[in-house]
This record gives sequence, C-alpha cells and structure tokens, in this order.
Amino acid sequence: QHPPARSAGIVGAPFSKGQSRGGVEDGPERIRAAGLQRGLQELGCAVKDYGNLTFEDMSRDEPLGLLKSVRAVGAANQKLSQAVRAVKEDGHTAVVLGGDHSLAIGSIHGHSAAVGELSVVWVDAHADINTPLTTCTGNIHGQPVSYLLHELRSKVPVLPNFSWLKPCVSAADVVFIGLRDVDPAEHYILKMLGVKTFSMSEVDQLGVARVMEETCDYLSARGKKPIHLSYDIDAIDPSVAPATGTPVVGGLTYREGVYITEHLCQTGLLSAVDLVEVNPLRGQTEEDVRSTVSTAIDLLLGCFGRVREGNHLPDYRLPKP
Ligand code: 5AB
Ligand code: MN
Ligand code: MN
Ligand code: MN
Repeated sequence: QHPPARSAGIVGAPFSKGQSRGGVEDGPERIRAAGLQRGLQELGCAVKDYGNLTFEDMSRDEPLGLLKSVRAVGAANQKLSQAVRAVKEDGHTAVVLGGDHSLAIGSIHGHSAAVGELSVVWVDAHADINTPLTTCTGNIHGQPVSYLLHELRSKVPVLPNFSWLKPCVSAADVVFIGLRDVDPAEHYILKMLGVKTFSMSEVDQLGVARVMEETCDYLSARGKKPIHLSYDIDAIDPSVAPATGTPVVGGLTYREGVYITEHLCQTGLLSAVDLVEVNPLRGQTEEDVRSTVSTAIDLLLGCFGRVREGNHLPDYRLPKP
C-alpha cells in the first residue's frame, strides 16, 4: 500500500541572494535542529546528510538593470546543480533545504541532469515565473521557473554565471498549486503557455484531494516521469507558517499542505524535494518560527511516507510478556 521507505540525501543551501531579506540562509540549520534526520529515520528511511554548501561572496555583483545579485545566484545554482546531481547518482531522493526559491534553478537542473525529463509540482503562493525582463522587484526568487522552461528560452537573456544553464523542463510537465499572488506578466505567461494551475480558488472549489488526483492524472498522462516537488513554505497560510519573506493571506491549511506531500509520496515517483523560504528572522515571536519550522518538517516527512493514521517499522514486533 505504501511505497517502500527510501533513502534521503539532504543538501543544505544557505543562500539568500535571490531576494533581499536576511535570515533565509538560516533555514537549513533550523530545519535540521528541529529533528529532520531523526524524523526520517523513525520512518525507516536511511539518511545521508551531505551538509551545507558554501557560497563565495562576489566582490563585484552590480545589478543588471533591475536584476539583483545575478552573478551570485548563477554561481550558487551551478554548485547546487552539481550537488543534487551527485545525490541522485548516489541513489537517494534529494532533499534541498533552502534558502530562497532561486535555488530551484540549480536543484531542478541537477535533478534533470541525473534522471532526464521531470514532472515538476510547484507549491507556492507565487508562480515564480517572471523573466528577467518582466520582474518588478529584480529578485530572482520570483523568476526560477522562467529560466528552466524550454518554452521561455528566447525570453530569458544570457546572464553572467548562467552559461552552464540549459532549460530542461517543458511547460506541460509543470503543475502549480496554491497560487494567490501572481503578477500580471506572470499571469500572461501562464495563460500563453497553457500551464496547469490550481490556484487557491481551485483548492476552495475542488478540495485538495481532487486537486491532487487531477495533478497526478494530468502529469501521468504525459508518462510517469520522476517528480520534482518544489515546496515554498509561503504556500501555507501565514497563520501557520509566518516566518517567511513574502507571506500572503489566504493560503493552504496545515492539513492541505501535508495532504499534498502524502499524495505525492504515494505515487512512488517523488524523486527530489525543495523546501524553501523558511526565514527564522521573519517571525514576530519564537513561536512563529517554531510553528513554521515544524510545518516544514512535517511536509518533508509526508514526502517520505509518514501518514497521519500512524506508522510503524516493518520489523516492529510486540513485546512478549
Ligand atoms: B517566492 C514577486 N512576484 O517577482 C516577485 O517567495 C514575488 O519564491 C516573488 O515565491 C516571490 O518579486 C518569490 C512580487
Ligand atoms: Mn512564494
Ligand atoms: Mn494521484
Ligand atoms: Mn517561491
């Protein structure tokens, strides 16, 4: 009934230059400190922690037009791409702990370099599909999808430290869930490319169970490709996960958020997960941070087979009197 417990290869990516708020680089350590490894092992999942990547400071990284920290984001993602590729070649389900969502560029690129064509499930309040020319903020965490899509190749200029990157995902292999703050240009792009989206309106209308059925039916109609789940914690309602850089009211409940991971785990196709945008400096209180981090952990455990009915290891035996 449940897919066999797999092994997790964890990569920390303490990177924050895809946006302008400090603190998101502390995400990986906070998520680890809250017991991710122990939680995975309790599910019978083998864990290899590859540690945190280190990112050099760029001495010269002037904005290109509006675009901020282009060279740093390009170099960090090249490094992350190689790391995720290695994790996949070692046979693990990759877990990338962010850091900001610009990291999905390297994570998805490296995943695809190792396993080929992917399905991508993007769970986020935002579509992150601005191009370098449509962005109003200049923050690359609002742009990663445009860098990855074959269909937008001619709309994304060649950028410094990005020459390693080739688009590797087809628009028809992407599903967005949780959208509620989409810029006009992003909305235009989503419509132009006919991208499958389940905004919060569809979550309200259909319920999360049907959203996930339709997501999996839609993706599997194009062949059962390995799934890359890119989970932005801001998809979850800020009442549950407030410690994030760009919170938006009206988000997924804790239960809807976890259900998405449980359903994707059951497909047996989940091959890599990003958990991004946890920012311990953004909470008002320590309880805000705790609740955000523990939600992030529960989402990750859902990806590795934890179910809410209860769990036990296959070799569990009752104690004899
Ligand atoms: B996140 C905005 N669309 O482009 C932009 O948190 C927000 O990774 C992007 O989803 C939010 O800057 C990026 C206004
Ligand atoms: Mn977001
Ligand atoms: Mn399904
Ligand atoms: Mn995002």
